[in-house]
Amino acid sequence: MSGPILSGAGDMSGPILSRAEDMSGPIRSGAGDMSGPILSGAGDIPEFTPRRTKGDENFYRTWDEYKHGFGVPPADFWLGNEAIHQLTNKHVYELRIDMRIDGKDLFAHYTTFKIENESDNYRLRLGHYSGTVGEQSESGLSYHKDAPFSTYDKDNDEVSVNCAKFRHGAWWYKRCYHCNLNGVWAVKKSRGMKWYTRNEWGGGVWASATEMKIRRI
Ligand SMILES: [Ca+2]
Repeated sequence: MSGPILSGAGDMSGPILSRAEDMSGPIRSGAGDMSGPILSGAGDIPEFTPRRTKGDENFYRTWDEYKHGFGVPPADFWLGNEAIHQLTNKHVYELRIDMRIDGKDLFAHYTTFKIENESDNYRLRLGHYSGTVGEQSESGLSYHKDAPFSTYDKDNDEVSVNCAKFRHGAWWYKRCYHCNLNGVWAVKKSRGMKWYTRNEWGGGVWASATEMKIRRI
């Protein structure tokens, strides 16, 4: 997992933090900028073709597994919180999350992205949102700004329940989430890969595929 994943330069075909799911169609050519659709840019890192057709990688994992990463590209994977921390603290990165929602390719872009070190529980630092998926200031991933990461065996959230267990994922949970992209594959329930576009509980949409891509700026 060391070489290509950590080569931060280039377009958004660069480091991908997590999974591409249910991607049986052809890979589209990358425009090389942030506006490309999901799966844009196999481009300069072809071994990074983010694709998943089986949906068989398990994302309900422990703190240590999220720390070190799991899965092997081009299958679903999580890069590893330690590697993400090292990478995003060395330089400044922006983040783009591509999602397939009801057959549409939508995205959320954040001007900056980094996570703190393990002693700070890989706390999320995030810039400003723009994109097509829809997000108000306290919804989507922005809701999770400055929150520590939680797994089912390390509860750092803000409520008495164990959010990671309750929502069957691992994330920067607060009370618990406005997005849950490491939730259960292909389930349109609160444990699924859900994204709230508005600052209110209830509603929300489900992603059938996600990619988190970072680019050095
Ligand atoms: Ca808790």
